[in-house]
Amino acid sequence: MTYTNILTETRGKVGLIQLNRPQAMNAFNLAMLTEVFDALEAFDKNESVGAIVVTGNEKAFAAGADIKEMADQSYVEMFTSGHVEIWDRIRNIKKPVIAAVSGYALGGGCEFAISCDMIIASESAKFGQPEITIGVIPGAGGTQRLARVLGKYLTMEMVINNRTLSASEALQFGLANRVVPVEGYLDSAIAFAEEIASRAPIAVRMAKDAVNAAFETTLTEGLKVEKRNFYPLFATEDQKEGMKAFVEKRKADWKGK
Ligand code: DAK
Repeated sequence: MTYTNILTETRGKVGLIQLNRPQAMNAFNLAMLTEVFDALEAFDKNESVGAIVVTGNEKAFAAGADIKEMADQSYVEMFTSGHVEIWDRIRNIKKPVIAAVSGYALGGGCEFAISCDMIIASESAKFGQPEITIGVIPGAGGTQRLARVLGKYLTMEMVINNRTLSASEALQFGLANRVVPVEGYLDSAIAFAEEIASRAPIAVRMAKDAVNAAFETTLTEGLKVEKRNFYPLFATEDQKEGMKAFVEKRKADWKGK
């Protein structure tokens, strides 16, 4: 598929999506948003891909939704634009998605990053929800996802008073898996993703699904999801191979079956 607002490639078992509107700090217009989700879904279906990395450039992961595109939209136009439905498609991606964030991750950019499964931040990463400064509030999950990670008070400050988080604060507060130097940040994220992509594919999917259930359900229901995902793994060839390889003191050869 040909894209005009993003670049895509595969590196080994990693599918890479690079937001490519540098002239607009990678702000998500509807066209880029649509392309990103189409590319995510294509990599999700591609059997040779085990993990997906989404990145921007060193200066900006993404500075939010495109304010110039939104500025004159009416309520009805926003409501019927399909924006909400598109953003929500991230929840259907089964493979791990890693955000490689350098520079600004603001508004919808921050919301996109925190919708991913893991975040590798460069030292220049800056997370924030500045929507309040333009008279609105987060619309792609920021109020909910940030609160689940950061708790009430810091989320309130970010959403109501435009508090931003540096990379080291993001790491400290659990909003990033690791912070790496700006130079080579993408290579670090791809290496991180490659490690994940080298693991037993079905178990990885089951694990992602089970962890995500923790944010949706009670402990009792969540534990049921974990069991529901645990037992079927004993019907996979990879479980037999993984345990046999352990006993035989060798590296497992995963088949994804
Ligand atoms: N939209 C459009 N253009 C943007 C942009 C944005 N979000 N951010 C930056 N740009 C453009 C600038 O206008 C400028 O373009 P020209 O004027 O040169 O044509 C170019 O990118 C470079 O930006 P600056 O000159 O401002 O660069 P600086 O280094 O001085 O500042 C900055 C960088 C990132 C701090 C600054 O550009 C900035 O504050 N940007 C806006 C950040 C922001 O407010 N973000 C929140 C946007 S609202 C929805 C779901 C989600 C959303 C909406 C709907 N639904 C489910 C319906 C999300 C909303 C948002 O994200």
